Amino acid sequence: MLLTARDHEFRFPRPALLMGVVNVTPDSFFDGGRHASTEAAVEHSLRLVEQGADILDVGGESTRPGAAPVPEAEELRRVIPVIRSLAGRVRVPISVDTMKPGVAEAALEAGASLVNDVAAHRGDDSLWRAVARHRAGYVVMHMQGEPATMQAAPAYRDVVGEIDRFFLERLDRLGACGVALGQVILDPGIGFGKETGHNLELLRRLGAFRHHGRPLLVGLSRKSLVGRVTGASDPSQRLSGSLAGAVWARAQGASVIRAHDVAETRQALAMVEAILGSEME
Ligand code: PT1
Repeated sequence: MLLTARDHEFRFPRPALLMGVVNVTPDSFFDGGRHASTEAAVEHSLRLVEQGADILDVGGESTRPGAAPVPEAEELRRVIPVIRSLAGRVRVPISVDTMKPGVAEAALEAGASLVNDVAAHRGDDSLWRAVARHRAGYVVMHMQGEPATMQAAPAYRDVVGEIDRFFLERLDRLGACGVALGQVILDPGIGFGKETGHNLELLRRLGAFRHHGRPLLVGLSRKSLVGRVTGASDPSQRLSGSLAGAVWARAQGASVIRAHDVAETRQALAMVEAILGSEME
């Protein structure tokens, strides 16, 4: 299995890719405001690369439950200078965490190699056509509803089946827009319009999504799921639970782990990789 993102190529099975979170936001749930300036975000990114990040995921709009939408001009102002600066300084691929076609396109122009689209595209096809044109990587993430209201009353008859069909539908439409299968990563969207039971079932049955033959991404770092399970109401107290979740996800076949705590997650994943050997993808 191959993943291509512009001039980057990853061949699986291989150790899981660690995607480090770079929030250029004042209001992210864990580190909001800590890296809100371009300089702070770039410094933080360079530290994540030193700690072993394989991908940097730069975002300018919080998608935590209840987060308010950010106007496009403001999102551009936050992320584009960071991406432009990083593109000249790091060898790892840069991902842009955005739902907006205009931001995705500007980020690709500025040197990003992947688009991490938590809305998995709901408007016209312009975002997908930009991904196709740049041969960029693309994360299809599942979300029920939208961040402002997604946790109001999430409901599924069969959470794994519904998300599996969602992946098939998006893969089909992506192909029609010229995005090759080899560019796509699938993500069940932990915490995006899901109750605790839904999130736990998705993690328990993650292997059910492997038949698509695409890398699976899991992001649960410091999310409220970890708080619910462990009783840690403050995100700053959720590191150990987040590491346990990352280890589980990797062992069930996740190929990309999205995390805030790169050094710690790198060490936890090193144990799983050693135990698995190179048998898994
Ligand atoms: C994710 C992800 C993301 N998560 C991808 N991109 C966030 N591909 C942002 C909570 O319940 O999992 N995959 N980009 C962060 N979003 C959330 C969601 C943050 C839920 C917090 C919660 O606490």
